[in-house]
Amino acid sequence: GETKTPTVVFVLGGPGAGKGTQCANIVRDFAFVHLSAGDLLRAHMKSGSPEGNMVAEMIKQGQIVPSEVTVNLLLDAMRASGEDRFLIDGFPRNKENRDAWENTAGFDCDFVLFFDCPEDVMTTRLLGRNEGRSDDNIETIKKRFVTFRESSLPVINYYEKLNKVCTVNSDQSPEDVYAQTKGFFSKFA
Ligand code: UP5
Ligand code: MG
Repeated sequence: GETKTPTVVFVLGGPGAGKGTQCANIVRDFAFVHLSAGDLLRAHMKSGSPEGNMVAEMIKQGQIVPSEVTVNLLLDAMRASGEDRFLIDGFPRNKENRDAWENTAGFDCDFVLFFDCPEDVMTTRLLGRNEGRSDDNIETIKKRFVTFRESSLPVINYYEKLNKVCTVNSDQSPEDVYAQTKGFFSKFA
């Protein structure tokens, strides 16, 4: 039968900007499923398959995994959820990701939620996280920032030109960040 086109919000921002933290708040208050592309890739790398090992190496180098891998993980998770509203956290990170999404999913996001935060603040947060992530060391963090500036900011600029970006300054307490964030979801209440 007919299936409704899902609603997708892309949640973007630099490493440690607070994407995961705020997505947890949004799913508590609004009917969305949170899919972190990074979490899906980290689960995939534990498979021990050749593709998983490639993903592990790319994450350690702060590089963006080939789009096909990430898009397949996202679309599989969307299908498996049986739901139709998604926060897609940390994707798309470059133009290749964006093109692959458009060609495979066949629909665009509703809007982009962008958490804007200075690099020094993000560095302090990442070094303090202590969850054993292979990319939370100063060498990899510097590489993640370069990748973000060179590849991911252009994606945000692309959506800016389409007037699809809702920006929140995330250099504030988590509570203050959420107070602004939730305003962009009032239409889903
Ligand atoms: N914290 C959060 N908010 C705070 C606040 N307002 N004040 C003070 N502290 C705050 O937060 C990070 C830390 O800061 C936590 O300790 C938190 O308590 C604290 P978090 O909410 O986890 O931030 P987040 O933006 O989610 O940071 P994360 O490190 O997850 O961002 P990245 O974008 O770097 O990581 P992601 O998992 O998305 O990607 C990792 C890697 O996977 C990429 O580098 C890339 O290699 C690969 N990848 C792809 O290749 N393709 C993809 O599509 C996605 C990922
Ligand atoms: Mg995250």
